[in-house]
Amino acid sequence: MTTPSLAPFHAPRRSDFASDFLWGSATSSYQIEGAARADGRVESIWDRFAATPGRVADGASGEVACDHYHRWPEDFDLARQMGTRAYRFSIAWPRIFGADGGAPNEAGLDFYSRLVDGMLERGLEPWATLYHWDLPQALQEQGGWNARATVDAYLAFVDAVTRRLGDRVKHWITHNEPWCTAIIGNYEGLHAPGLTDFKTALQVCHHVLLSHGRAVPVIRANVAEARVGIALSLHPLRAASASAADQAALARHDGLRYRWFLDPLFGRGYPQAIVEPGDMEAIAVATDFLGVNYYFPETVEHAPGDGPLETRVQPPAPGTAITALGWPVAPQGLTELLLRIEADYHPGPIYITENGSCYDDVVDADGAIDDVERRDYLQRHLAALKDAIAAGVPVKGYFAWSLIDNFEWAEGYRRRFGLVHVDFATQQRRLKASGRWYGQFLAGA
Ligand code: IFM
Repeated sequence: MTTPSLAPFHAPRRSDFASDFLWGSATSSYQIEGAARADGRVESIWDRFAATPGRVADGASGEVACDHYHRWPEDFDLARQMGTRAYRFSIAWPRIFGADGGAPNEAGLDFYSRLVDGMLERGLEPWATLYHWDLPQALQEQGGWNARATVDAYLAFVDAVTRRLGDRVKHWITHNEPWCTAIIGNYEGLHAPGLTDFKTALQVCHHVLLSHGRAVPVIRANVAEARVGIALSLHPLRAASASAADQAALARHDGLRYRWFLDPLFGRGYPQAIVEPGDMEAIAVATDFLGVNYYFPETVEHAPGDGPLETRVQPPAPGTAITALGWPVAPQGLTELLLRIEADYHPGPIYITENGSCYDDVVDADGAIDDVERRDYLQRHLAALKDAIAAGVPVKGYFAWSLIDNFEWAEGYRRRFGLVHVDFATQQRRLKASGRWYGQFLAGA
């Protein structure tokens, strides 16, 4: 096990959490659905990006993925078998609309309607994410999120989806990880649409946040008793040293990575804002919960000449426990992050909308996957979550990332996060030891 720097801990028990604490797992459309051309789905920016040589490891794409589009009953059976009671999924915009703003695609809406019925039949509460990165390519060609008109296109999409599903889906997440949409996709160029312009990335960020704020009243108008939030990817941040340069680098990094999102969402505007009148009020609309996606902390150093902020996130120190993606395993970072968010913003109910780990799984001769590292990661993070709750942070639920192995964006299929193993050649699903443990934990007192 690659956990050399981790302290001993007490494995958490379900009874350590409130009896109404929500336990779930999470996925996203492009990462699992496949069926890229079924029932009128149009091209997304991820189809285009994956088809561009050199963009995704091994030339992989989400064209088939886990074929969840056809195999969802089996996947939901596994989620149910584990004892989860909630399931977070996302809705592929390209299944509902292209760019023409005409009528929504009924076949796409029907698919999600069947999916929601399938969840409810198995006692899984649906938590729908409206944007998990698969923008229709035709909209990208009109400027994508850099164009203000995309906000209106998004609202039409949100309106169509919430009208159709709002009788059964009460929990809505407007956006997953706007940081990734804006910065990784438009400045770092590592995600679709693969642009590398900082100004564009900031404009994209503003339009994504604006679309969130303007979507909330649309959702509430269409869905009785709607509970609406946004899911942010957040890290606890530390300076690499006590030097003035590293402390200043930390403040800059913090400004972009944390406050650029949370400050406007909680009514404090951007550090320096040049936006249209009313935008900031729209973004700061009151929501019902904050979704926090936590994976690891970042240690920041001053890096002259490195990007617009001249900051760099240090690689983990030698001896640090890391996952197969090189991400530090730092459960206490979850406690630290939650305490900070609560102290800074008092956001109300918080849900951990993603948390999980990537390891190289081995299927043994009997078909078993003894992923002890992932199980250990899960246990440690639930223990850290328990600590945050004990310290007064109002966390009300946890969604493990991910229910099943899937298309891990630019890493293709070589990186696995699932509690359920997927053999991508045969599409066979197998519960891993981590998934089995999650089930035993949920079944326990
Ligand atoms: O797979 C992703 C997911 O789509 C968004 N959050 C992080 C996960 C792991 O990288």
